[in-house]
Amino acid sequence: MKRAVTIQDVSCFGKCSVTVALPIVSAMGVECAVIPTAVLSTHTGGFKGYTFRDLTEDIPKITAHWKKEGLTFDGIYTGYLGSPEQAEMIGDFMDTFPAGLVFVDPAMADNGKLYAGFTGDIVSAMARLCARADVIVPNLTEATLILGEDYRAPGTYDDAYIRGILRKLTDLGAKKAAVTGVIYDGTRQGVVGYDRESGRFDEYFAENLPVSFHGTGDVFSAVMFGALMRDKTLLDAMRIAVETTVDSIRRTMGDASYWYGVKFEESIPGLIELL
Ligand code: PXL
Repeated sequence: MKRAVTIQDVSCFGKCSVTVALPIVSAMGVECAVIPTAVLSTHTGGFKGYTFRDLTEDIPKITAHWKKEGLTFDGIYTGYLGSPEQAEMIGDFMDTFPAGLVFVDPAMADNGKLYAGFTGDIVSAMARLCARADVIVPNLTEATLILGEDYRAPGTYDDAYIRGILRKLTDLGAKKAAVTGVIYDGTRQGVVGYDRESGRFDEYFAENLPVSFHGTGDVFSAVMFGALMRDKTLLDAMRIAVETTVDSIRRTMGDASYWYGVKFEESIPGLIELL
């Protein structure tokens, strides 16, 4: 069994980041350790008055202890950061623990805007992390922020635009990139991937459901990371991640009590069948 570590926040309530990544990656048959970047009482998408404890100081200490223990990791999966300074420390972690798969989700923005609490300096921090990754999975908002370009709304761009974005993202250093939340015509939504070394583009689209749920990006990333750790190709990992994310959205639609996250737990048995 492979061993991974995920580096992202603990949102104690709200189904995102670590509370999504750990169950999904474990269910996919990959051991998953965690370094929390911050502890929040809830995620920042819709709750008011959440607590936020920044754990920046803990990252070098955890790195040093793990180094002494001689731990090793086959994969590193980074997500939401507690501060821009953490990018440097996580870079040191990557140097200390060389892993076969470095997977970076620059979780910082969606729908054309940074998440509540972030300022512009998170963008260059995430760009630095993306530059060292084997695989990055920005949504289109994050991709345009990293490239310093204007955000383009769904339906206002074409396939050539997305391919250009992917080439420019990998020019910054990542070996492979997959841009999520691509919507050309409103009926379908999906992911377009690019492998710089082979020059190959891949895409996987599904029905564009007329809803938006918090945490779906984290479900997508966790599944995509787990699938790559299980040696799936980029295209297969994209397909499994899109199908699982869409399934979890379908299971949540219509239940107004679930405004804060999706019922990804119900999708886990089907996910395992896709592996
Ligand atoms: O889903 C990404 C995410 C992770 N962590 C926290 C968030 C968000 C999105 O808003 O607020 C704390």
